Amino acid sequence: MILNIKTRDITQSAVISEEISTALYCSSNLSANASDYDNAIVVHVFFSQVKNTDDLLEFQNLAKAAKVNILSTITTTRSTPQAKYFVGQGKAQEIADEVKRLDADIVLVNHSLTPAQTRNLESLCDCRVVDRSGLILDIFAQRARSHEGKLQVELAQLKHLSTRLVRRKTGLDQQKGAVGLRGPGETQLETDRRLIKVRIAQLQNRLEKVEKQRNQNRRTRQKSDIPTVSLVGYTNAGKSTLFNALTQANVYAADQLFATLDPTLRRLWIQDVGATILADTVGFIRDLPHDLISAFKSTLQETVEASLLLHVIDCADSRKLENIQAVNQVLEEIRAQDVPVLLIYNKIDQLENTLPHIEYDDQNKPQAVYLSAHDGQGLDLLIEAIRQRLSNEILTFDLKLAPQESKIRHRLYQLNCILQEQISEQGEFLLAVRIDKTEWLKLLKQFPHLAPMQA
Ligand SMILES: Nc1nc2c(ncn2[C@@H]2O[C@H](COP(=O)(O)OP(=O)(O)OP(=O)(O)O)[C@@H](O)[C@H]2O)c(=O)[nH]1
Ligand SMILES: [Mg+2]
Repeated sequence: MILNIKTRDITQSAVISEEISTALYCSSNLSANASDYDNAIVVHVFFSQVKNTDDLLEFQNLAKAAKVNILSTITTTRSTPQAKYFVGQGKAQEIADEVKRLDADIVLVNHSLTPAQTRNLESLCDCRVVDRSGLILDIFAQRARSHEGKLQVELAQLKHLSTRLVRRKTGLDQQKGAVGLRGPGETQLETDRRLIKVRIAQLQNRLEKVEKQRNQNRRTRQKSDIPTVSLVGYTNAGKSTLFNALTQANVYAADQLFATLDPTLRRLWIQDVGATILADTVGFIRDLPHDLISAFKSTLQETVEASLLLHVIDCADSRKLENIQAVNQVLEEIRAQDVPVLLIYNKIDQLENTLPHIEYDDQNKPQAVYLSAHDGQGLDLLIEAIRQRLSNEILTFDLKLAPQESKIRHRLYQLNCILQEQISEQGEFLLAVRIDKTEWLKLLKQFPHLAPMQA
């Protein structure tokens, strides 16, 4: 069945040219020469004898996404991290020698380092050391385009940095009583901490304002009873490609981790449901830095409050199951685990013998759709599955209200849910109602005695 799909751009993120300096790459000029890129040594520790290189490969792709030149990759196997350098003393020295030999600018470590481990490695290697969280934050900083995105990334970076501030080596700040160096009773370190605190408060304040606007827009949409369908999934799964295919939009999609940062919304018309909003947003990855998730809360709010999540999965990826798990973990963290989900197994063109199809559960409810966003196979099935899932969530029934219950009747009119109305001889309102299930549950909370009339 081919359904009528109408689209219209309904929001566009404001873009301002404010720049953020980042740990790795201090200019947001994306067309910089290769010679401007940092030259890096990548370090990865295997924690079991069975060496799974997928994690390392992903980290190398993250480094590429951050516009870093990888000079060499050093791996090692350990049962647990070592306290001082994360890797053992000998390995740390090997890294330092390699940095010197290849004249590297930076060491990238595919794990979470403690501030002390970062410091120790930095002084041994005499160059910057960035861990997995730092690298992800940096990619976000390079990609952020909207005002809100930039504020969110800066907030996350400052929070990450605030735990890593250390006393400068010069010692100037520690001199006691030296003329001209004595500050107003605080060391440089304290000044830095105070300034960061002030900036964090400033950013939180500004983000609250942007968030208010976003909430306002969402409330307007909720009032007008338009369901939101949000695309979620591991980075590079094909969300933006699918978004474009469904809405004929032109969102940036690329074989690149975190190609999308700012949420984009388009109107999508679905038969029996009417207008819906389709939302494309940032992709997830395992070990997404916590500061980043909390900074992106208002963006991700779109996801939490959706009527339906389309969880896009790259079914040709060997780590399909782990990726699904990582996405579910982030969904839990943003408290979206109870939003209904439809699984989208994308990229079936890369599998042999898989045709587009819908998988149903015991109650005949669509659970999963197999398709290819790239060549359009199965898109009509996806629309059909969304239709079934959303129209199942719309209830139609008759309701009788006593004359003194006009407040409820007024609310139902506000929600635009009354299909037909008659008034009985006793002055009761006999209403034919068509209402979104969640709205109905909300009303029941407010007016617990309400009940549809028995047929
Ligand atoms: N073969 C194949 N490739 C696809 C398909 N869908 C998307 N891709 C490719 O997968 C890559 C990632 O696609 P995107 O749409 O940018 O993925 P995304 O999930 O939006 O990624 P982020 O925004 O980075 O989280 C691109 O190179 C797409 O061309 C598909 O159905 N088949
Ligand atoms: Mg994308």
